[in-house]
Amino acid sequence: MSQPTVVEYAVDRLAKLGITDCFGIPGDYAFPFNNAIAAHEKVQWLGCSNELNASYAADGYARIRGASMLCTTYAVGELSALCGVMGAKAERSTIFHLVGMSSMRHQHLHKVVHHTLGDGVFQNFINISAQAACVHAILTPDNCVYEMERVIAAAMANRQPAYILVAEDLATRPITGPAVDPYPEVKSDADELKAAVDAAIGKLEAAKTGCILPAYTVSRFGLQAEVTALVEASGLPFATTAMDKAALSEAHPQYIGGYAGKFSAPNVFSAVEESDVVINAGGVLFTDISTAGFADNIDPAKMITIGIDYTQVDGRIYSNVRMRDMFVELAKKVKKFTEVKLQRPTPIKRVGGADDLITQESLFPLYQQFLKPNDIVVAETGTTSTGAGGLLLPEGAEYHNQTLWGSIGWATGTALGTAVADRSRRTVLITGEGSHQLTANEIGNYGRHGVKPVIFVLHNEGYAVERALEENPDWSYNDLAPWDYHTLPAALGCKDWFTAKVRTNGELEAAMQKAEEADTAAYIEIVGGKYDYPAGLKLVGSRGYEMYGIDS
Ligand SMILES: Cc1ncc(C[n+]2csc(CCOP(=O)(O)OP(=O)(O)O)c2C)c(N)n1
Ligand SMILES: [Mg+2]
Repeated sequence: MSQPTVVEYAVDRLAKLGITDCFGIPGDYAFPFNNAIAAHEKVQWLGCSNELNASYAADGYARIRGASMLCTTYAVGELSALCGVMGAKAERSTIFHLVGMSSMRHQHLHKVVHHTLGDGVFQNFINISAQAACVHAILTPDNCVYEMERVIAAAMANRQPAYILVAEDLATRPITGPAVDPYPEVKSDADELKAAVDAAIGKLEAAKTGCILPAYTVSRFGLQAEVTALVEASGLPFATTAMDKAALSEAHPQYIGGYAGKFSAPNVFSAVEESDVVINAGGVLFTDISTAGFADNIDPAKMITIGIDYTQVDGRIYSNVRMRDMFVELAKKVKKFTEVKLQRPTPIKRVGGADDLITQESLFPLYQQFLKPNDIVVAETGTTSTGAGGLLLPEGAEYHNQTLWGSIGWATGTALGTAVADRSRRTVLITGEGSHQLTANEIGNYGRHGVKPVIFVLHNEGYAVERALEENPDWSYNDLAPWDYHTLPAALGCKDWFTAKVRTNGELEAAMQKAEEADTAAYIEIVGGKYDYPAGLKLVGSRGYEMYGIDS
């Protein structure tokens, strides 16, 4: 059999990770990659409306499947994808970003070609894209085999993007380098691991009460079973910050609710801040947004921090310790805590009558009632992510938000990726209309690629979250063009979708019922109040520093 070409090899190697779809936009420099993907028997080319949307879709796909493929063309394509790929780096989502560039012949001759600055320089953009990845490689026929192993190992160990570039003339040459074995998974240092486990167990033995904070990384690294085993072996309650929401199933009897420092429910506050020991399972990031403006105050001395590749106990760092090994070892050795209280969170209560206009207070209980086990909820930054923090999700339901990177438009692109990644589960996209305007053209591709999400778009005449954070809610920059949102699916080619525009609680409930029964995707435009903000909103964001007198 003849040797595969560089691009054929690279695509096939990524397909072996279980990636069966590639999001992107073609371009002449990337044709070799485009062709290798379209021709691969196990990989589908999923065209998107622009590269930013494609990068968000790839993020969503990777959050469900563990890794994804994104393909863009030199400079113009890859730079358009940058915000999404950088967001994936921030939030740990493993995107393999494949880019085609001008031929080495042109590069050696410093030809002035399209998608460049006209300076004959070809390196201008490579370092920019590489910054959005944790590892990158420029493939050649000779290095392709081992470089693919190197980038895969690094990307999977960090769950961050990899940037893979190839010149168009080398892309279609047969590989020449020797075969190499896949790199083994990164292992813990045995001595450090033992010392870290002993220290953590010593601390747990001395404690009477405790709590576990599972991090977003538990979901990104697919370690839900390992951490659930630790939760169950210890008998400890667990809580999550906004960024970590639903890292483990919220239907678990030991889940006690969301943690936001002093704004947490009293039982959660007490379990996290007043118990003897806290297991930070996966490296929770105590960000401004996820702590309601740094309202958290956990004594570092009682924290056992299990990061991706290190553990910290009593100020001492145990390095080169993988978190999976820590979870497994602690689950085997931890004592059963008997003096802890397990008080489940109460689901948010319905308010408002059927004929009343929809408000922030009436909206979220209706979402909660609508959600089913195993749903994948993709929630946008804005009033949505603030209010959605209070949802109590059913068994196995996942929740995805870009809490750290916070780039609006993300959710509309990402939900395409989650829906494609698992067509057996329902993706529920919840977004504000301002965010939706950034990436709404992707709706056409939801229809084209045959996925059936349920989409809720809150139409509240502007950037409500920003109005809420400003002293003057009427700055003109928070206004928007008044789109007729519920007509978008039909205009974008999704003629058979169920669509509705609702103003009252009763209308929303009826539309939800129809969406549930429909055999198609659904798109529901919810008319909300221009100055109606969720209660928790005033607690977050940059203004929070002033409110609490905390110096930033
Ligand atoms: C790419 C990007 N641009 C701007 C912002 C600033 N920003 C944060 S939230 C927001 C408004 C969101 O409005 P909308 O989606 O309508 O949600 P609402 O709060 O009205 O429900 C803006 C502009 C951002 N986070 N990301
Ligand atoms: Mg809005």
